[in-house]
Amino acid sequence: MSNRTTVTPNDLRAFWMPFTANRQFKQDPRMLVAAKDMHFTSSDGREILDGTAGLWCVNAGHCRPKITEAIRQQAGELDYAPAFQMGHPKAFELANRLIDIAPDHMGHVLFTNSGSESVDTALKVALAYHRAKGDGSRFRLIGRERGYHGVNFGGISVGGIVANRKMFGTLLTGVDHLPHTHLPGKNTFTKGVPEHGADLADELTRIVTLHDPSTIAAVIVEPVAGSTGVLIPPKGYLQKLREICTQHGILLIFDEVITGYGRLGAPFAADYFGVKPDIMVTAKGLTNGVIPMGAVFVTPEIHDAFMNGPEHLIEFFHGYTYSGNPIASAAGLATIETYKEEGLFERANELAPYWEEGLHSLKGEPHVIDIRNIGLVGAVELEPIAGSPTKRAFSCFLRAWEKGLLIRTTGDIIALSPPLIISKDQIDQIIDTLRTVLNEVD
Ligand code: PXG
Ligand code: PLP
Repeated sequence: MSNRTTVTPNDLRAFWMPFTANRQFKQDPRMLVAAKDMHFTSSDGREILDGTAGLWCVNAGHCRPKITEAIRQQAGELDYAPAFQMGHPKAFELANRLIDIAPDHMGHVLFTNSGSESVDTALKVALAYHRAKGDGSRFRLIGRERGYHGVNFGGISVGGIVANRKMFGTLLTGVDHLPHTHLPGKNTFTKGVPEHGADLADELTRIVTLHDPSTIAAVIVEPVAGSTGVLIPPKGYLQKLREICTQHGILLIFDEVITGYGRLGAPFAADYFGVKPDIMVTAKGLTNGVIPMGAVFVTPEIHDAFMNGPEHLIEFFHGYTYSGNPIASAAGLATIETYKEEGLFERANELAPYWEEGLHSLKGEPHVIDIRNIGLVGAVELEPIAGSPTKRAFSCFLRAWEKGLLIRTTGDIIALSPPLIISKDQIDQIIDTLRTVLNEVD
């Protein structure tokens, strides 16, 4: 066996980093070496305030003792159990706890290892559900422009972020897209849910009519579009989508990978908006980002449609080696307990008005053309530099990092989503640092 690992220096070439400007990063790396609660520690020993909960996932803050201990204990007790035709108690326990906190009409959970896998699982459940009911002509899937549903083939097919799609050929066939709901000019600088744009949901009627309703299996949307730069649904929009889907026997899938587990100050966006999807896609905050895991929630009606035929036969030909992995399940249970014990979803709801005021105080600072917020999510949209889109926001990201604040940028939009344990002082620190940065960048 080669002993190359003992002689290869720790250079940065081998790791082809995800969604990263690899060459820029490797010339001037930004390395995190530790984390606790609201802060990272950088490799040069600085404390970095986490304005993004990692990548929208560390909702309870970093290195929380209960979660760390649960993982440690589980790793020493039962490290792995085969996921197919075998079980272990913690996966069932976690599924039950998740159903406890989910909207009342949800009945069952399928486990995955990421948001992307959860999306593909949900799309496959939707297609197979109609087949199981003898309605196999429903093969079309409807997504939305600017939607992000992960990076697997199903997710990029229904997704609407051009850069994530254009390199990869024909994708899934039988997919159409709703228009996005961003209406600059009409909804600029809205606090919370914007007034204008519910009529964009009527586009679903147009698309459904074009293809004939009997061919449509499901509509998938993010209740609040995160990755594309925080697009908040216009008042009444999600309700309209629900009505149109119900009218035509189409399943409505909410992709709650970002909005789930308290981000909006409610357990799920379905709760926040009072809209009942048929399927809910989640990941990220399910395990506080600590161990990869996703969960797809379905109604009893969907589940029960599969539970027929001889009992020795597999009902749904789908699953992953690590579905309901014991260590991930233990992390999920400890995460849900932490959210409950510390009342973090309620805390997010209580902090939301303070967060909103802080963010909107940035109106009038240089380059700012829009500010959007909901729950503990925020976006500050910047005027792009003519001829160099994304450069201004990326400069803000680099400056904020130098000043000890982690933010996220997408295009020329700064996206913020701090852990739900954030204090008012730390909200002030985020806003003050951003104000300084906006006044410094070109
Ligand atoms: N659906 C939604 C709505 C998401 O936000 C995924 C699916 C995919 O999850 P995985 O676990 O496969 O990454 C996501 C993930 C960003 C950013 O830049 C957003 C995500 C991931 C990483 C970065 O805003 N969202
Ligand atoms: N590729 C091969 C060759 C495999 O054997 C498997 C699983 O057994 C997979 C891919 C899928 O891996 P996972 O179940 O971790 O998604």
